[in-house]
Amino acid sequence: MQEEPESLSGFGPARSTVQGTPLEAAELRLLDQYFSATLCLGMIYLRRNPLLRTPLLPEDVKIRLLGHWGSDPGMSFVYIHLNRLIRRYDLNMIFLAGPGHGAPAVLSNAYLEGTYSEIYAENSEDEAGLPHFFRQFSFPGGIGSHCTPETPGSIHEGGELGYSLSHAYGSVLDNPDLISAVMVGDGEAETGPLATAWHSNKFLNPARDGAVLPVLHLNGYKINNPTVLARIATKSWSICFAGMVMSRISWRDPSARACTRRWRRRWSIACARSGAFRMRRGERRR
Ligand SMILES: Cc1ncc(C[n+]2csc(CCOP(=O)(O)OP(=O)(O)O)c2C)c(N)n1
Ligand SMILES: [Mg+2]
Repeated sequence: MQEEPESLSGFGPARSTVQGTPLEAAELRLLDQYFSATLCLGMIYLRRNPLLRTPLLPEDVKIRLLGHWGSDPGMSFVYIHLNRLIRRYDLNMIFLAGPGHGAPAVLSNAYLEGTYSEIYAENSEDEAGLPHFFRQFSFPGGIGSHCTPETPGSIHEGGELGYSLSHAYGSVLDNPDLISAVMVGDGEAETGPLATAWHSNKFLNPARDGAVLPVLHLNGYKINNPTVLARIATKSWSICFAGMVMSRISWRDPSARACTRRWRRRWSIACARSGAFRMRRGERRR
């Protein structure tokens, strides 16, 4: 392990606290391709010509854009890594998108894994369905720009920021096999309800309830304004989280292929700490 830098910033040099290459080459390649296939940009910008079969024209682009890009890459990155863990360890896990405006990430992953087309057949996974899928996003007569109730697998709308953690904790009460992974935006974290909800871990009974795996998306901004958590020293908010009885595992630069390797280990550690593996092995305290 390398020593943690004083500050974890989106603007500094990339760094890792995990050494070696814990992810096998084939798995790494698949995850990298899966991440590269993410459709968020097309959903936000394009009304047609999704595969760019012909040179891009102004008419291909939506006239009024209403989608947030900022949350999407990080959310997709987390989603695909959780999928890998679900498959490998046969986990019973759901994903909550705190910044509901990051819906393109949730929708695009539901589409890529086939769930979306199962429910909404007109969005088939082929050249006939893809233009429909792109066009309908945040478009008149289409679907909303947030994780609406119609979004497959979503139990949290996220339009009014602040409640993702509370919903995640609520979902695991008396639900011992469930792990709720919840992505909290750093802007969302500045809302009163979210700032309080970190303390919900005190209400979980490991004998009776499931586990919550909170992921703070420290992308530096709330839309285009700087966030507090991203502008203070890592040490400061680490102490703050430690005081709330949470341990921190951090990473950065989701675009880097190398980061995918490091994630394998970090996710495993995070899930193990959240009780996820213990639950599946039936070693839960009764
Ligand atoms: C309670 C509440 N206040 C304000 C807003 C307006 N709003 C929408 S997105 C956003 C920024 C959220 O920041 P973050 O969670 O970091 O998401 P990111 O901008 O990184 O995608 C704000 C303030 C809202 N949706 N809900
Ligand atoms: Mg943010």
